[in-house]
Amino acid sequence: MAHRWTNTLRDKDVTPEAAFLNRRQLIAGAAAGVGLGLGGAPAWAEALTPNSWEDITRYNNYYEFGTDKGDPARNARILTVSPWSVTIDGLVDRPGAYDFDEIMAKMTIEERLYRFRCVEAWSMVVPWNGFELADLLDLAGVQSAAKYVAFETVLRPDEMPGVRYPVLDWPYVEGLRLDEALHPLTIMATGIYGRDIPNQNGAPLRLVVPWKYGFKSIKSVVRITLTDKEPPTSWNKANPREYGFYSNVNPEVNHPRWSQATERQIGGGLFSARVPTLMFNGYAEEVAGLYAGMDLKKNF
Ligand SMILES: Nc1nc2c(c(=O)[nH]1)N[C@H]1C(S)=C(S)[C@@H](COP(=O)(O)O)O[C@H]1N2
Ligand SMILES: [Mo]
Repeated sequence: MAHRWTNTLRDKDVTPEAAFLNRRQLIAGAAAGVGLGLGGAPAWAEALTPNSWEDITRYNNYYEFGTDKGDPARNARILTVSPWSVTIDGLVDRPGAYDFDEIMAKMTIEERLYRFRCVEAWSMVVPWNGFELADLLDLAGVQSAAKYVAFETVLRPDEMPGVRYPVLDWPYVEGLRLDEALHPLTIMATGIYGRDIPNQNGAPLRLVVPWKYGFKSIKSVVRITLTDKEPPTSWNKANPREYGFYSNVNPEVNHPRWSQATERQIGGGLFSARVPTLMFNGYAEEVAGLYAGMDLKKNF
C-alpha cells in the first residue's frame, strides 16, 4: 500500500536504478494530477533528488566512531552487525529479544525518499529502505498505559573507538512520544539505495524520523522500551538548553549558537546551495497535528 508521501517498491523486485526510474515516473504523475495551480505541487510531491551513495555514506555523525564527519566511514566497518537482536520491553504484551532476521522476515520493506536535516544546519535527501516502526511495535503488543518509546544504541567499547571519550553519556539514547513513534512517516531503516544499510549509517537497523533533527534518528538500535514517562535523550542530557526532547525541525526556533532558518545542502560541491529550512522539514501537512496547541518555542 503506497502512502502519498512515498512510493512503495519492494527492493527485491527491482534494481535500485529501476526503482529510481519508476519513482520519478510516479512523482511526475502525482505532480501532474495536482495540476500547476498557483500553489504548485505540494511539498510531498516535489521531485526530491536523492544525494549520492558517497554523500550519504561518507559524511556521517556517529560519535561512537569519532566526531569527524569521515570517522564513521573509516572506523565503523569493525562493528559486528550479525547476529543482532533488539530487546523490546517495558509496557508491552510480548517482551523479549527479537532476532533481526526474524523481524525482517515479518516486515514489508518499503523505499522512502526522505529529507534529512541535521541540527548543525546541513541536509541531504536519502532513499531509505525499511519498515514502519508501528509494525515492529505491533509484534511486541503495545499496552494502553504506554505513552513514550525509549531507544538505545549498542555499546561495544571493543568495536567503538569513540566511546572512550566522554563526549556523550554512552550508550546513546533517544525517545519519542508514542503518537510520534506510531506515525506512518516514522520508520526503522535497514537499507539505502536498496542495499543493506552501511555500518556508519546505523546498521543493521536505525530509527528515521524525517520531521525531526537528525540526532533523534538513533543508530544501531538494540533496545526499545515502552514507558509512561518521557525518556532521557543523549543530547538533551548533554546540553538541555540547546537540545530539547522534541527537536522538531523549525526554522523559527534558532539554536542558541546559530540560525535554523536555512540549511546547506550536501552534495553541491563548491556551489553548495543554502536553502530555506521548512517547518517540520517539509512534513508539516502530515505531522503538525501531533503538536496542536503546543508552544513550539517552549517544547523545542
Ligand atoms: N548512536 C548514534 N546515533 C546517531 C548519532 C550518533 O552519534 N550516535 N548521530 C545522530 C546525528 S547528529 C545525525 S545528523 C544522524 C546522522 O545519520 P547519517 O550518518 O545516516 O546521515 O545520526 C544520528 N544518530
Ligand atoms: Mo545531527
